[in-house]
Amino acid sequence: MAASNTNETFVVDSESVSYTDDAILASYDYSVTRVTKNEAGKTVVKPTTRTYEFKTERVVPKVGMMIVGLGGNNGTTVTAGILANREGISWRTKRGIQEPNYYGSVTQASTLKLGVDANGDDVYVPFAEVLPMVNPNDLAIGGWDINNMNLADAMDRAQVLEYDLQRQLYPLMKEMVPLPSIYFPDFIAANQSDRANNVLEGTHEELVEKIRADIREFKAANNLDSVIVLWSANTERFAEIREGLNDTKDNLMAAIARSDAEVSPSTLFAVASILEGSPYINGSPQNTFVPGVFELAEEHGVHIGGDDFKSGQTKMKSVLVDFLVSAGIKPTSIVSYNHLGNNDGKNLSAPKQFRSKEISKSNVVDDMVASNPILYKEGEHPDHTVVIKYVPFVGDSKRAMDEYTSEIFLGGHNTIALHNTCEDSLLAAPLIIDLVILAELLSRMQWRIKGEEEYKPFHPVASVLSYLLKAPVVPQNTPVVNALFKQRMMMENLFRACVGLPSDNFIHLEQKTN
Ligand code: NAI
Ligand code: DG6
Repeated sequence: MAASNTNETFVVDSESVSYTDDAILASYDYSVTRVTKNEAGKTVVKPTTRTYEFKTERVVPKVGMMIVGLGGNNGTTVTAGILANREGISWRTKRGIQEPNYYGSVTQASTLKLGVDANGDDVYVPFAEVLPMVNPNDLAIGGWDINNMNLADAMDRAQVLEYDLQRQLYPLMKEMVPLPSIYFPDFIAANQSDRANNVLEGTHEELVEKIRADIREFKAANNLDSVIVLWSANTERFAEIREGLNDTKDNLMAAIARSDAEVSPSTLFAVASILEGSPYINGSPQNTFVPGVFELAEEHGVHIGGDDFKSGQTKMKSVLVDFLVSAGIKPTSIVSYNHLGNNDGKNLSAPKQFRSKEISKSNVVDDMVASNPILYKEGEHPDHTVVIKYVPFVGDSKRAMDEYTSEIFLGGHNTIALHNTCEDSLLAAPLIIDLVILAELLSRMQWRIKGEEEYKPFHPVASVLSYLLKAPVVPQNTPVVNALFKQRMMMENLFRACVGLPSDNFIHLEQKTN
């Protein structure tokens, strides 16, 4: 029976699922194949099955999204996009009238196969309907920026959106002004200093307390059930990871108490957010999640997700290399050039900030390479180079050029060259929406093994968000998956399981056996 205050559009008729007023309860047989070596050194493969029970709260709460870096290109573009959709604003372009949409958002603009109909034809539903999810139009929006420009002028500064859309959004955004933020000049490029006119003063502890108060006030002012905090501010340099500094939660809190200069603004935001019980997402590449933050998130049971939005070039890479390696073709050299002229590009023109981005863009094929010992000997890896250049003229319209050279049959070489031109923020904004919606959903999902009394929340390190992120953070000692379709299936099949549906196995046995 469907509760009246959810947005469900279908009901699953199965013994493995039941509905209460508040929750969807589903039972799921999870099969894994364990591989070991026996005493004779022979590989032994043993399929095992465990029954999980999932509980997903059905009532969609009122949710707020607080963005760090709200006045930046991503912050203003995602705000503008949500307002345009919410208000139904269409605008004139040289091609005609453009309607608002959520293209590029996996939750809002992609579908998921529900099953087959009586004719054997596939039936799809919008991804957003598989479980009760927040509608992005209903998100309350707020956040911080070290620059005090109102969001209407900041949208104009970003030069991302068409003039006629900006013109209509201007009155809706001009009263939106970012809250003052934490600015430690050492963490972002020196070329950003002229933006820093909206900054908080105080000890690290006072700064954390102020951010916590901001989250509470935003929640109260908008009558929200929960707030998700997301970093879309400038890329920071990496922080040192050091014993006694940030290697444990206690050491991190002590470092904050003594205002240690090696604690980054983003780590202070993450700490504040976790202490407020608000999930925290890192959309940039820096190592915000030092070991002490992981420990804090685990202690408080608050979800964290990151790192670095996976928008264009890397998304393509995590498809193409997966295809090549799984086709038995051996990529030997991957060279990725970018040039862009927005403020992100300006910040990344400084060596330490570039280095953060280089790291997150470089490790994205590791799992695919490791999956094929026929092609790659132990420790072997393709040459992989990442170049980013700041070219002001192109603005937000990033150019990404990639050359993939692979070894093919009998020592032949195959070179693929790609050229992609796209407004970077139009790719990132839908990812922000997905990350917020999925992080919120995750906080309403619980699990237990059949026979156990208590349901538990999912692990605080939200690896299920990997699809949207270049360098996914995962729970300690668990593998990172970069291949895009594996990431999507992980997310899709988990959600299917939570509503009592089997994983999509693509066997299509009914077509082969009739
Ligand atoms: P942007 O430079 O336009 O915006 C960043 C904003 O953060 C600026 O308004 C700046 O004033 C503000 N800021 C800097 N330090 C701050 C702090 N400590 N607290 C609050 N605000 C602060 O950059 P954009 O294009 O919006 O990108 C944001 C981040 O997202 C960058 O780190 C970028 O590398 C990352 N990213 C962007 C992708 C894209 O496709 N656009 C994809 C992947 C990651
Ligand atoms: C320069 O590469 C700017 C970066 O912020 C990227 O645009 C961003 O990290 C997106 O990268 P990708 O590889 O996902 O397109």
